[in-house]
Amino acid sequence: MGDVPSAARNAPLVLLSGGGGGARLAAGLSQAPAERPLLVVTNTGDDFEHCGLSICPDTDSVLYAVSKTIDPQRGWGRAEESWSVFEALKNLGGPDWFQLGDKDLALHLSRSAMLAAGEDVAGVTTELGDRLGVPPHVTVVPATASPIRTHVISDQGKMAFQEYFVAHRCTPVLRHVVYEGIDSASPAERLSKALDDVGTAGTDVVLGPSNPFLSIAPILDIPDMQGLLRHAARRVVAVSPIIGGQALKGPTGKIMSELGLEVSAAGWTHWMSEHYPGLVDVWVWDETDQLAAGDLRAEGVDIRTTSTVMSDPARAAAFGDWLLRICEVDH
Ligand code: FO1
Repeated sequence: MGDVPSAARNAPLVLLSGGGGGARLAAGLSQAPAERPLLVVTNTGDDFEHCGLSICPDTDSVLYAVSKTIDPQRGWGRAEESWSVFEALKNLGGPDWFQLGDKDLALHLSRSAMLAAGEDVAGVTTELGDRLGVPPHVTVVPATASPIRTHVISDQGKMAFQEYFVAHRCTPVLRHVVYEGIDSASPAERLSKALDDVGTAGTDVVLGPSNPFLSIAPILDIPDMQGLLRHAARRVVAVSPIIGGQALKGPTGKIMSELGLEVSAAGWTHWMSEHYPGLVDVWVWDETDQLAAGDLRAEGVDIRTTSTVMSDPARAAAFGDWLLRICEVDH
């Protein structure tokens, strides 16, 4: 196993991220000792307008996680938050189903003002990241500048993502997910340019431990996105969001069973392989599922196992370092 040329080692590692798991891995990779430039591509299907503000939850979770300003318990929003405006808003009869902290609101106000002034969402995201303290070797890019809105088709009808996720707390039975606007979307220019810049040396792409239906698909299903990533990637590595037959947080396991899938790392691997044939080179499962990997390995599937539970920043950095090392070795 030789070492990769330094050009590939210095090319930014590309992480596709949604939800809390993706944000934690973004933080882990950005704090890994083997510091490598990192380009985090964030899901925009959860974005929505609320009280006249542009809310971008999966982008904000990464901005906060990487700048170490995230609330670690919630996995979204700011640490040391206060809720004065939210309380005053409720007393004025405003919506109370979506909690907006005072510091978090400042970010939504800044972003909304910059977007209204005509700045593009990628530039606004970089500017906000700089102000929050995102380290210079990390770039956070929303997957597309075109509006995509994830909707859930459930036994209680069709509903917007945040209505399903927050207002209904993921209780409706999911039948189908649609990403409205995705057919006319295109990958973010800043991402296309960064991948063009890596040239023939190529780079590495990691699909974070995010919900495949609600976080990864709204990125990969953007026209030309798979081709763009596959062309630039020496290796595509996907991290299972299912550990020991369940998701650590969020509705991934519930949705898999509602879709009739086996709720396991193997079930996730099968679904991803069917929907994105030839995309993933290396599958990363948690060591809890080590024994279950035998069958697929016997079929030639490259499954690696390690401790993928990022229960604190040190474990996230250790996992990030482990990922960087398997990306840096040629096979
Ligand atoms: N999730 C909740 O369960 N309840 C909330 O009130 C809530 C508010 C919120 C505000 C800003 C933000 O960036 C995220 C927020 N989230 C909330 C989480 C959000 O719904 C999810 O992070 C993503 O949309 C799915 O990962």
